Amino acid sequence: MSKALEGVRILDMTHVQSGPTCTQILAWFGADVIKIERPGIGDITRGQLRDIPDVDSLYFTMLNANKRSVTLNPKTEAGKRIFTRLIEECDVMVENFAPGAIDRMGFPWEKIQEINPRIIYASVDGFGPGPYQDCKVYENVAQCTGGAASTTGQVGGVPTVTGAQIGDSGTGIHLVAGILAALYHRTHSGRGQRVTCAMQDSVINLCRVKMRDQQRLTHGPLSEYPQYPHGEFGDAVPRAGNASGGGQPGWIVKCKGWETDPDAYIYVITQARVFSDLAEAIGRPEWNADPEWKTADARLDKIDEMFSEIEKWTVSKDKMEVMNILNPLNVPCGPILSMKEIAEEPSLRETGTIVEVDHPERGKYLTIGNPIKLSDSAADVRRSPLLGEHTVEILKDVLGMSDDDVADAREQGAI
Ligand code: CAO
Repeated sequence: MSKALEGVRILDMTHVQSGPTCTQILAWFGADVIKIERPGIGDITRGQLRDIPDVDSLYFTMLNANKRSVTLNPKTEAGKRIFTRLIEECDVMVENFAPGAIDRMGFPWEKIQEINPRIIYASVDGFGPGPYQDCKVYENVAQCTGGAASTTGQVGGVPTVTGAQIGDSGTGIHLVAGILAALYHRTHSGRGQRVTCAMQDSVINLCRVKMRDQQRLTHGPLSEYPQYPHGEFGDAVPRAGNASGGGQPGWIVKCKGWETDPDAYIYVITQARVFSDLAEAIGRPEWNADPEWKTADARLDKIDEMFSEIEKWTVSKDKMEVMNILNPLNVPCGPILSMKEIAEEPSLRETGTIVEVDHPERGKYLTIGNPIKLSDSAADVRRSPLLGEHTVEILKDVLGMSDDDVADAREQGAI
């Protein structure tokens, strides 16, 4: 089976998480991703949060599958020549350095475009143009400035960041969409273009329902929020604990074992059209005849009471038992799965969402496979490359350099 992006070559100048997430997706789809790393050092994450001394960290290995690594310093004269040749040979260049870093290497967009008018040049920025455009940005800065932190957390509690890396990985995924659109555009325009994605903008896009609520708030209180009807609303969208972001009330309730197991909980959504079955299941059939309970509107001022009644039932069962009872009734619910449970889940291994790969230095490790499944395109996952593992191979095979040229570049500290 062929791969969707076979024949597309990526000049990957990314580091840390946001950029590598983008190029990892392109590599999963079969693009030839050539990761450029600083000689002797490489992507800083190779050495961060190491679990095994002197071995590439899981931080690095889990973000750089299916790529080839070249060490190159484009700040040296020989390095600039090699970098220029790589720009000529690649379809897409991706980077996520702090603003201006690639320009300071001597490669502003105008020059890149002059070298290869067909190249697509994609960047992750922290902020878009404006007062903060020169700031460095990491994950939680994006979550805080993109509206996620102010709208996440317990009612009355501090702003909270989420474990899902919506700033870094979320932006990388947005950047993939931009690159694929530009590649498609190139098929009829013949020209490459600049693609930029700011982390703040990506988080705002992912928080669009909260911007929806901000505008609704000007027309009255938000009836699905826990603050309704007894609490106070200010002039900005408040934190809503675990309340459902949609129009159907939902909450996390305890299950059997919660006293000792921090993940013995389940999320239950009281979708209106299956409420009567839910009421029967939890032993409150009388709700279905009671005008105070039987309609969604009537229940709105009793949401706390409703979930505490549901919890009286769930707390006597383990979370999978609750799932097995409620699912056949079409009641939307989801057990709180720990990372341990996810790592051990056989169905996720079977679909290739969780994959075990072998690494020459660390041995076997788990990584996340491509969550986007294509019916006619293979999606194998290969281990991350060692630092500079493919330098000689790429300089010779892709750029056509001779052994002497490679030795010369090495002598000058360019590779
Ligand atoms: N050879 C020689 N030098 C290299 C090199 C190579 N192969 N690759 C990178 N460098 C140099 C750059 O030229 C730059 O040097 P100068 O600043 O002197 O020009 C430097 O290494 C990298 O700079 P940086 O400012 O990007 O790195 P940092 O560790 O100080 O900051 C980060 C990291 C992430 C805050 C910053 O890159 C950033 O804001 N990026 C944009 C937003 C982003 O992607 N954030 C997500 C981070 S987590 O995914």
